[in-house]
Amino acid sequence: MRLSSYFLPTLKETPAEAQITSHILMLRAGMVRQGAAGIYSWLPLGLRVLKKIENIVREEQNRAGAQEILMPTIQSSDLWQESGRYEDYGKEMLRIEDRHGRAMLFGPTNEEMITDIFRREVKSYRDLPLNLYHIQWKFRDEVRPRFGVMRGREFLMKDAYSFDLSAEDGVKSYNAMFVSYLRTFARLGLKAIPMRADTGPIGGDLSHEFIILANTGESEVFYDPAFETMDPMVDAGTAKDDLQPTVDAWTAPYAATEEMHDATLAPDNLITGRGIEVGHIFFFGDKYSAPMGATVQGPDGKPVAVQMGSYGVGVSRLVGGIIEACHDENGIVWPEPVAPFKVGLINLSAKDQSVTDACDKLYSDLDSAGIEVLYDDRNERAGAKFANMDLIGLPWQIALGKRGFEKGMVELKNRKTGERWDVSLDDIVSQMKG
Ligand code: P5A
Repeated sequence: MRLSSYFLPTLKETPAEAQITSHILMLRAGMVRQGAAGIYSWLPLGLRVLKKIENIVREEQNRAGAQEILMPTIQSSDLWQESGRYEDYGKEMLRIEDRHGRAMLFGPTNEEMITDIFRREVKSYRDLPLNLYHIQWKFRDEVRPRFGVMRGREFLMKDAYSFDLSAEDGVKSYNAMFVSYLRTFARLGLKAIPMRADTGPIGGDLSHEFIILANTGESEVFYDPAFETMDPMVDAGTAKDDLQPTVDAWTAPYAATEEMHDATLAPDNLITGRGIEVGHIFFFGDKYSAPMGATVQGPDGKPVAVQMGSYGVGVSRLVGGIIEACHDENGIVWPEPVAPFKVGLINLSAKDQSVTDACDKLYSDLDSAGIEVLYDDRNERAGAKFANMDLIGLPWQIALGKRGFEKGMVELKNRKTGERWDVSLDDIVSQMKG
């Protein structure tokens, strides 16, 4: 992509409406723009990151055996009457009336809708276990939408729903998602700590939130200092096979959200900190299947209400969450798996035809090698170009100017470490491929 024709409206100044770093940087880097409170448009650079996150989440859901579907954003209120949540959900639910006067709503979550799909189509225990997920926009009329996409009213969620015959199998499905979440967040370049959590309006009594530590996070959290150095994916990878619905058999060091914190269980050197909830999983048995009649025929021929769990990832929140965890004083520092482009190519001498020809060729060679590159081909000062690349945070910067060109060299910079190397023009494409 050539920057001269790319829609990237960056801002030099800190926008007045933003209070936290990720929101400031998302606006400054031209990733999103607000439409109404808590409702955002995603511009090209932001959308690329959102899609990368979405794809990693999708790959890990598929790997765990969940199957992708797509449910609508608009739901009929009838199902919510059946589950008993229509009144409970209160003002957070955006209620809509269609032209026939039917009560509709913009889905804040999909437990009811998936239970309805299940009860119509699945009749036998032989069709279990089943796990279905979608990645779809949700709407919650939050009292205080804030911090940009972190607490939006419209936001993108991955939500999966598991169906099993017995509670024991249901907990196995829960554990499979638990481990899959550890993998997902590790692949996103994040350290997300699983914490015992409250279940709120979703229900059930087994629940974990996945939290990334950040001073600007909205959740107050309590955790063992061991988490500061451990990698939950590596150090706790196999501990979950014996998680039970009622007992916390997650054998890793202590970690709990504010609602679940129990000082008598916590270690003496407990740390109180703040974090961002990027995922939340629930096991709630027959809370929806019983009132909605989602039963299957069991091995003895009798109907059994299925045991369910639901599993959420805040896909759009993750964009802000990753920036909170990955930035410096000059801008964003994308982890490579979610970076909008891998490389930023800077032409330092755009007025010089021979340098420009060399940059154009390098751009096309990188592109042909399958490397995602954003090419700053504009006629701008070198300082402004470097500052802009630092702001948008691509992992690698390649700068080519007149002096380097005469020696057949480019300057390669690692955005994260700030290290710079001179690399031969002949070698740079193969080096970037590695
Ligand atoms: C689990 C999947 C649920 O809704 N039902 C389906 C369950 N859980 S949850 O915790 O309420 O939400 C799941 C994740 O969505 C993100 N999230 C938000 N992101 C941005 N803005 C919001 N207002 C918002 N509310 C929830 C969080 O990452 C949460 O873990």
